[in-house]
Amino acid sequence: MSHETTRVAIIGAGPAGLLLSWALRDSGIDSIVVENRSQDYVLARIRAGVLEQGSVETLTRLGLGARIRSEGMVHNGIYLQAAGERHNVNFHDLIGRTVTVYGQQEVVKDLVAAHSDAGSTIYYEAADVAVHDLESARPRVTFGHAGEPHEITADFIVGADGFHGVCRASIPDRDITLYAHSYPFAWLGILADVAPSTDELIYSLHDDGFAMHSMRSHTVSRLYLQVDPAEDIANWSDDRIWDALQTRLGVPGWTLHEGTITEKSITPMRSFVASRLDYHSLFLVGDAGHIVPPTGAKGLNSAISDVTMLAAGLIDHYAGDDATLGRYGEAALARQWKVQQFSQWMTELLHRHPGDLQSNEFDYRSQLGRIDYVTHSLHAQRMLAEQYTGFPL
Ligand code: RFL
Ligand code: PHB
Repeated sequence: MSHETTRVAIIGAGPAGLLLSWALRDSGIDSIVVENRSQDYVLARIRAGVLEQGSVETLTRLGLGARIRSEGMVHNGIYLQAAGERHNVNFHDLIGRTVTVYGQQEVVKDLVAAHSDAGSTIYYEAADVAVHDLESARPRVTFGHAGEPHEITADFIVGADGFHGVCRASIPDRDITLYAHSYPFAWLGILADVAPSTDELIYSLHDDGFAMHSMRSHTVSRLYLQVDPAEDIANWSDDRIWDALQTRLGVPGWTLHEGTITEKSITPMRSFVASRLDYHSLFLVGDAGHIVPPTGAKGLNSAISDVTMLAAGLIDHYAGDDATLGRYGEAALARQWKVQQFSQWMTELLHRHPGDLQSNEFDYRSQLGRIDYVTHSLHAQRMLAEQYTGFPL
C-alpha cells in the first residue's frame, strides 16, 4: 500500500474540487485531488453555462481569467417570455451588474490545464474511494489506483464529490438532516452547431411548457425543453425537438435557426440542502452539499462561492486563525438558502405544472400574472437582477 501525507485531501475533480486545490496552491497549501472518473470524462461533461460576476472575479483573481476574457460572452440581461411576448430585463441598466456566458466545461478545461502546468497531484480513475477517521485530526482517504491500494492522511478532507459522492454519505445519519424538494418536470438539453438566434438568454413559459435558449459560443447554441421526468430521450427525434423549440420560443418577427444536434440528454430537477457542510475534519463544497434546479443558473456559481469561503478559512487556519474556518458551514448555508429560494422561484415561475389547465387553471393564470408583473415592475426586475447576477459571498 502506498501512503502519502498532505494538508487537504480533496475528493472529486469537478469544478469545486479543482478550484479549491488551485486556490490552496496559490496560497502555498498543498492538497491532493482524488477523482473516480477519467480526465477525459471530466473534461467532456457538459453542464452549466452562466457565470455570475463574482465567479468571474474569483476565477480572474486566481489567474484563470484569460480565456473567460477572450471567449466568454458578457450579457447585460436576459429575456423573459410568456403568452407570446418577449421582454428584456437589463441587469446592467437596473443594478450595474452583468453575467458571463462561459461553459462549465471551459472552466474545467482551464483548471485542468493550470494544474497540469503546475504539476499538481490529481488521481483520476480512483476505485473504491472511502474516507475514514473523520472525527479525528488525522482523517484518511483510501482508494485503488492502477491496481494498487493507496492511502492519504491529511489535516482535512473536503467532499467536492457531487450529489452522488461518498463524503456526505460518510456523515452518520444521526448527525445530518437532508432537506429536499423535487419537481414534476425535467429538462431535455441539446447542443447544436448553429449560431445563437439571440443575443441574450431567453427563458420562455409556453402553454406546452418551459423552453430556453442559451449558447456556448458564436457558433454553438444550447437549448432546453421542459419534459416529463419519466420521458425517454428515444422519443425525441431531432425534428420533434426543433418543432417543440420553435413552438415554445417563437414570437412574431423572430427566427430560431436550426442546426445539427451534437448532444442531447435529460436532467431531472431537484432542490436539496444538507443541514451541515462541516463535520469535524470534513467539509462539503458544491453539489456534495446542495443541489438547485438549473433555472436560476446557480449550481456552478454556488460551488465557486463555497470554495472561495472554504479556501479563505483554510488559509487563515494555516496562518494561525480558526475563526473563518469555524464559520464556513453556517456562512455557506446562509448564502445557499438564499440561492435555493431564488432557484425555486425561477423554476416555479417558468414551468407548467402537469395537468394545470385541466385541474388547476387558476395556478397557471396566476403564474402568467406573476411574469406580467415581473416584466413591468422595476422593483421586481431589480429583485430578479440582484439575485440572478449573484448574492454577495
Ligand atoms: P460535480 O461537477 O458533480 O463534480 C463532482 C466530481 O466528483 C466526482 N466523484 C467522485 N470522485 C471520487 N470518488 C467518488 N466516490 C466520487 N463521486 C463523484 C465526480 O466524477 C465529479 O468529477 O460537482 P461540483 O464540482 O460541486 O460542481 C457543481 C456543478 O457541476 C453543478 O452545480 C452545475 O453544473 C449545475 N448547473 C448549472 N450551474 C450554474 O451555476 N449555472 C448553470 O447555468 C447551470 N446549468 C447545471 C446546469 C447542471 C446541469 N446538469 C446536467 C446537472 C445545467 C444542467 C443541465
Ligand atoms: C446553460 O447555458 O446551460 C444554462 C444557462 C442558464 C440556465 C441553465 C443552463 O439557467
